[in-house]
Amino acid sequence: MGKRATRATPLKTAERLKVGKPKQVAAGITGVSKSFSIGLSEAGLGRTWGAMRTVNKFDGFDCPGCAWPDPDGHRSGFEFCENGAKAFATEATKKRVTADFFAEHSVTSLSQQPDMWLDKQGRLTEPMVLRDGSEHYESISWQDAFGMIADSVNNLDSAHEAVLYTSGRTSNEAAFLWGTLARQIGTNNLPDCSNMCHESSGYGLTPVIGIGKGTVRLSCFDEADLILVIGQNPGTNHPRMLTALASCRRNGGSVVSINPLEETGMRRFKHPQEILSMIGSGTKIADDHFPVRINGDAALLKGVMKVVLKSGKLDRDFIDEHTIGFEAFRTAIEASDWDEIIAGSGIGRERIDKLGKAVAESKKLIICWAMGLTQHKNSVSVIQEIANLLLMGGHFGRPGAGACPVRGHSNVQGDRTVGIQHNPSEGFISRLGQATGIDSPREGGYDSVEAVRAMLGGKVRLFMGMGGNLVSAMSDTEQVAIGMRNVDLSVQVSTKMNRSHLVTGKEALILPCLGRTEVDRQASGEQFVTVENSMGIVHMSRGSLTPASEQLFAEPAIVAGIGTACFGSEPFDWAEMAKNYDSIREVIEQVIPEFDDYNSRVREDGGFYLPNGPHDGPTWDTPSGKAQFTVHELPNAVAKEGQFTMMTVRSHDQYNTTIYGMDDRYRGIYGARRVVMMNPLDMADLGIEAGDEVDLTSHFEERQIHAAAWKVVSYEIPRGNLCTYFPEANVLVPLDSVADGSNTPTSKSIAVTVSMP
Ligand SMILES: Nc1nc2c(c(=O)[nH]1)N[C@H]1C(S)=C(S)[C@@H](COP(=O)(O)OP(=O)(O)OC[C@H]3O[C@@H](n4cnc5c(=O)[nH]c(N)nc54)[C@H](O)[C@@H]3O)O[C@H]1N2
Ligand SMILES: Nc1nc2c(c(=O)[nH]1)N[C@H]1C(S)=C(S)[C@@H](COP(=O)(O)OP(=O)(O)OC[C@H]3O[C@@H](n4cnc5c(=O)[nH]c(N)nc54)[C@H](O)[C@@H]3O)O[C@H]1N2
Ligand SMILES: [Mo]
Repeated sequence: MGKRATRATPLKTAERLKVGKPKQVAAGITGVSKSFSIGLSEAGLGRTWGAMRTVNKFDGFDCPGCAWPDPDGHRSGFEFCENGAKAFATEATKKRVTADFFAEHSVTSLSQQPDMWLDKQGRLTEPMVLRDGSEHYESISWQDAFGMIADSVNNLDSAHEAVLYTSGRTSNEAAFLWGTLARQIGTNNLPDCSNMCHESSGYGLTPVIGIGKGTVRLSCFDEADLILVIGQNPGTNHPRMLTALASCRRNGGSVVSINPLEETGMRRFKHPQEILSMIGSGTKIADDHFPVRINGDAALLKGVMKVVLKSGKLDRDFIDEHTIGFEAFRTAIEASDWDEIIAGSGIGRERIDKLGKAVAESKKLIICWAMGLTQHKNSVSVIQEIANLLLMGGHFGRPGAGACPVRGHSNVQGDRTVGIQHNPSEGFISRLGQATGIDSPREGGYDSVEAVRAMLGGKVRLFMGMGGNLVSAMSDTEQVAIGMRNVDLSVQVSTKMNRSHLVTGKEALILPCLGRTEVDRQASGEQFVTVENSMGIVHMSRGSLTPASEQLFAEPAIVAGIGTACFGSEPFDWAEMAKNYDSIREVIEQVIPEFDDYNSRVREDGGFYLPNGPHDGPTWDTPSGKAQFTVHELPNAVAKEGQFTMMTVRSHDQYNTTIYGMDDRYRGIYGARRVVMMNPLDMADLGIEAGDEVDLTSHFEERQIHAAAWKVVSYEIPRGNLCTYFPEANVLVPLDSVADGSNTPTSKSIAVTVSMP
């Protein structure tokens, strides 16, 4: 049998680009009716109605769409949004991928298909194996699959040849077991999607405020007098957040958007659950919009801080009592140069003055951000500038104020809390050892970028993914594919088919699992799992739908099965863990003190808040015991003369690498995803017309990567900036182009040249 010729990207397909006007209003009736129609078309009436009644209810399942929290007390009819409904519908679909499907389609032929097609084939139904040299997956029993993994683990020359990846939909219970499995194998090689996501936020905030998470609660949005939304597109990616922003405005607060694009959700919003606002033109969301250049935020924030300093409206008592480093910070800000600030941000002096004055006046300021800030070379320092700005006004430890990194995957924050850490703390490792008897390694492991480098260097022999789709989600797709093919065995625990099942190690396993929406029955009866949302609330999630196939295993049961096959029951009784998830939570509680009384507290309606020093006190878990002001240089532009800075974003019709449809309705781009948004003046300079096909070449150090045939869309984007969709554009993001400190791929800052073919 020959070598497989699987593709890391699909064959070129005919796309029919149609461009309309960007939408002015987000969500509203289209949102709800669309939700139902999406659910109906994929899942059918019974499953749609049954599930939508319980989504985000105290006793229902946690919406797999995003990590935005639900109201603490009363929950209205439907706590979901259009895109949550899409996330639900892709999981609850009636379509099935069976052994017959894989007998019919070779992995090479499947890999030529677009990602959307792969997902639309339906739910994975039984464990499958791809043997060395074979073109087709075949059925395998669960026990044999676990046995293959155990053989692989036993054959490693070093434990560090194993890599265990985690995607952020994984529950606390499954993630805790997954991390424990890695440590019993003997490694901290636990890369996770967070490395590509909010790593810069955690890395930036921890040393300066003593916690790597947000410091606000949902109720803070009702009280804030000013909310800055920076580098985030909530209308598409966190639609329920619009309700909170609208509430701030209704109570007299202001909302300001800072983004190269004026995204639809930040213009106007119709709440699907408030009948009155569905009539008319909706609630205006942003009072002002600052079309900052890509990565111009550091400069803009500096300008704002200059204005605040000059106004003298600082919280001196707070600064004296709670912070260190203020004088050095003040000196540096005062010395910074207005011309550089204006050139770097692309925002004029008067406009910065206006924003600075609003911030200086604010008594309750919330700053929200997401991927627009975390995926640049200097992301860690930008996030520390946000902390600086909040510290100047004392916006911690008071209701209505604080930092709000808006998390992506519904449990990405929880996974970190329960030990998906490639650099775990000594405290965690020693308590894990005491609770489980496992002699856990201290040495740091690989993050996502390091894992790919190790694969490329032939240092990884076993790759296992708990959910996710590393091949498409990571930067530098072709390099990731080369690395993955070097691995002996790749294993994916998944609900749906994706590229990581096709671009694989020499041998591969698909271990199909239950989704969030489905009933999980184990030896002791029906189980629930727990998750932590973006505001540190840990709560339960219980599925209600009949599982897509009788052969599916729950994620905790899969990890327990692998653990048993590899290590038996000593010193840690893996099999016992799967029988009743209360036993997993009991171990978590011993390892992580904040989970004290876990099993009873999580059974209360709405769950419980994890402690949060800067919010609850404020107190600061830093070496000095105080919050730290920091000083940062302005970044160098990535684009040289003749180059553009490109960002890669999500369309309205996708969930990360899962593509639901071809339309980006809010931006008015239909029928095509291989597009590049460009300023009309830049187009004119290069003699390009809307609809032309151009080639893109990225530049990083000595390396150039070429990707052909992107259709140009004329778009309101700052000059010199380009925008493409992820995952298509990931081929252009060089593996070594990463954020300082956090090592996050710079998916929002890629130097690119545009050429006509
Ligand atoms: N429906 C849906 N929901 C999702 C997801 C999904 O794919 N689909 N993904 C989930 C995940 S994992 C995550 S992490 C979140 C992602 O949520 P977002 O961060 O909102 O996602 P992106 O599409 O990457 O959007 C980034 C935004 O930042 C802006 N931006 C880019 N560069 C800059 C910059 O330099 N400065 C500023 N100020 N703005 C910039 C872009 O114009 C865009 O509006 O959403 C989560 N929710
Ligand atoms: N260029 C560029 N690249 C990016 C980004 C960007 O903005 N630009 N964003 C980055 C970000 S923020 C993130 S978070 C990553 C996302 O990276 P990942 O989390 O790895 O990718 P996803 O596309 O969310 O994973 C989708 C797959 O998860 C599986 N899945 C879904 N639900 C479940 C479940 O309940 N259990 C299990 N076991 N599997 C399930 C399905 O098989 C599905 O195909 O991508 C990153 N990559
Ligand atoms: Mo993310």
